[in-house]
Amino acid sequence: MTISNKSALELSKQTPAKVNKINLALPLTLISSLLIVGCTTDSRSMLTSKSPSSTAQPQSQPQLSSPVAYTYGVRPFYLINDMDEGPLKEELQACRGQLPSKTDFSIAHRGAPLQLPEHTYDSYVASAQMGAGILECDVAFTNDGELVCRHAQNDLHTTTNILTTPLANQCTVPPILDAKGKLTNADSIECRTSDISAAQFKTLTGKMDAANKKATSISEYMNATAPWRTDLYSQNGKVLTLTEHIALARQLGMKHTPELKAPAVTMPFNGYRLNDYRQQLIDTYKAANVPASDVFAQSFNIEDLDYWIKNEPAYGANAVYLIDDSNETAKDKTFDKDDAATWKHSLADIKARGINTIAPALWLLVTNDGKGNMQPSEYAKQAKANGLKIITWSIERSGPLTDGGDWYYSGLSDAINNDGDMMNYIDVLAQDVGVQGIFSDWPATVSYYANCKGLK
Ligand SMILES: [Ca+2]
Ligand SMILES: [Ca+2]
Repeated sequence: MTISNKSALELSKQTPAKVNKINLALPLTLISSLLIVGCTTDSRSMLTSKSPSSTAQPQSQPQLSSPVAYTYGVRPFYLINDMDEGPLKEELQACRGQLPSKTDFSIAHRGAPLQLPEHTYDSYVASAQMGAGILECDVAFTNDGELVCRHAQNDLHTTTNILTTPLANQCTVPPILDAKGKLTNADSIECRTSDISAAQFKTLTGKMDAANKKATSISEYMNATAPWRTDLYSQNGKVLTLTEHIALARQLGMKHTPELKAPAVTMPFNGYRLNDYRQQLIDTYKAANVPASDVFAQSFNIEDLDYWIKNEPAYGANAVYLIDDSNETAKDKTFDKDDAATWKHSLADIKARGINTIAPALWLLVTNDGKGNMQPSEYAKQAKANGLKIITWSIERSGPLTDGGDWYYSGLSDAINNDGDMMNYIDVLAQDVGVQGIFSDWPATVSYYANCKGLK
């Protein structure tokens, strides 16, 4: 696949008409924001049937003057040193002099959120520097119909500083302080992108995704980053609209993987239908002249895939169906990666719908042979047998693995008991399952492996 070399700068030059549109849209945005104060979700004003990105002010995006300087940093070497002895460790050690480079096998999961706040400018740039070839934007919408990058429509309270700003009052469930100033509802605070306008969204600062749901103050609520992560790189926290994300990915020479996140509001939302949302995602890439071959649209909702396959076949052919036990468990069953009777759809049915690529969570693809060895699960075997391409998510999201890892390592505690085992997991996924890419929260780990093995 080729990457269009049209720069973001060129794109920003090409539409003088858009400037007028922005000016026209501003008063409406202000009216919209004024209407929100004190209103319930249902009565909120929302502009609909408008082209993507017409309301946000043009951003002064920092320009990268030179090509990305690729680096592995120290972490892959730390992990390899920690590996159990064996041929894979020797092979990866022998690559220690390799030059870092970009590979599409390494997919940036929300940027590089192991250490840099997810879906922020700095996190995206770091993921490019670590060799990720494809950049993710989880897509949500604002109350004026702009698409923005957030992991969920309702995570502003855990991923941004919104609670320290006046916008907290616009939240679906704002923080409540008692007469003494004590926070009384930490467990129920909820702030949605659809509570605010795009212009308001752009005033927020991204932070590491965390919240103390038992906190009795806002600062205690926000200061909850896991000890194995860090707040060291959270000082800027620049958040992006999807349009800005696309321009940045292009600047960084990366391909695109937007995920359409399920709305947290009832649809239609003030006239904005689910199909409008599905179409707007694709239209945003078309407006930016990104070829469909460089866009891997994802969703957990199989009907989103159905929509794209039917209405936008070029994008639909590349679309990725995300799978875990939450959306692919048969009724009244518990998902078992080795028992087809527990799966909602057969892999043959998924393929027959026109879906070409699936992205099951890591642990769905790998099973334990009972002797502490990892091998492809029945789910992985059937996906391959039905001609489905497979990518998977997400490495480097789990913290230290000495206790066998978390949900992402379900059923594999016999085989995983130190951080270096992560490389064996990647190896089984790449060589035995045959995945074509791995999402990670720290792309250097996957990039190092892929470059060492010659995976493009
Ligand atoms: Ca995602
Ligand atoms: Ca081990």
